Amino acid sequence: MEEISGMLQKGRAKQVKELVEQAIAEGIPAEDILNKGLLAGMDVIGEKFSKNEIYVPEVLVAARAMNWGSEVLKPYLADSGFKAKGTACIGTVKGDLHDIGKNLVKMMLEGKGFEVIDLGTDVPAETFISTAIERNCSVIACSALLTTTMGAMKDVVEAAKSAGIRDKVKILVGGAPVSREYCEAIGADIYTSDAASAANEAVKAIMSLAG
Ligand code: B1M
Repeated sequence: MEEISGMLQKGRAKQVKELVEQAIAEGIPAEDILNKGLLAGMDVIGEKFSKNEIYVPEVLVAARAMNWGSEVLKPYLADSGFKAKGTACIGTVKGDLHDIGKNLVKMMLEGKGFEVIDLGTDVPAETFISTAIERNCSVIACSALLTTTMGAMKDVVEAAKSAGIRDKVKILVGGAPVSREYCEAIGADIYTSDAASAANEAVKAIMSLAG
């Protein structure tokens, strides 16, 4: 796990991918590889970034290595017996380019059987809503990593109201600066602090929509 974390910090995507494959072959649980290897490495990157010990280019290559590693884990993390029926659209809100947490949530939702439409990053509220209408989504999932962009989640809630679909969709919010209190304050439905719980809560939520 230390090697995975170390290679991730150096941005060595190919080595990270190979080490994750090796760890899987050795029978190490995918959750442990994610938490103790990949996310542990990202934590160190986050700390160094906030102290100005490293800069955007180093963070970008580490993020790429994180994404390569988590792609390998996808079938193992996503392999839950339960299969929900429903469509979700997911994106990082307008002005925000962080996508690692969003990609993890997407992976977990797919694991629960959702068809997931990935809108990417920097997604305007109108795009969430038009996609939800056109593709009949029961879940809209919004991620935000910046205190300056989390306000865009309120725009999504308001746009859902204006479009008359508020009672047909469950709006999930998450990301480091977001909290349960904030979720309640903006009138979203569900806040979770991690990707796996987001998928579990989404399943419960669509069951309640189905009545
Ligand atoms: Co940025 N960045 N960044 N960054 N970056 C943070 C977020 C920051 C905390 C770093 C710091 O200063 N300490 C800080 C934000 C401060 C703030 O607003 N409070 C920051 C800043 C300031 C910036 C820039 C402004 C820097 C600059 O240019 N001067 C800039 C903004 C660009 C923009 O978005 N417009 C910027 C840029 C970048 C990179 C592009 C270099 C890169 C992103 C690359 C990418 O994503 N492809 C980057 C990164 C990687 C980070 C840190 C280091 C790591 C974030 C991450 O991916 N973590 C981050 C520091 C940190 O978080 N410690 C930082 C791993 C990921 C798995 O965690 O996304 O939190 P996270 O997801 C978690 C949970 O939050 C949750 O599930 C996951 C765990 O299971 N979750 C959800 C997430 N979304 C969810 C949705 C849900 C439910 C749960 O339901 C829908």
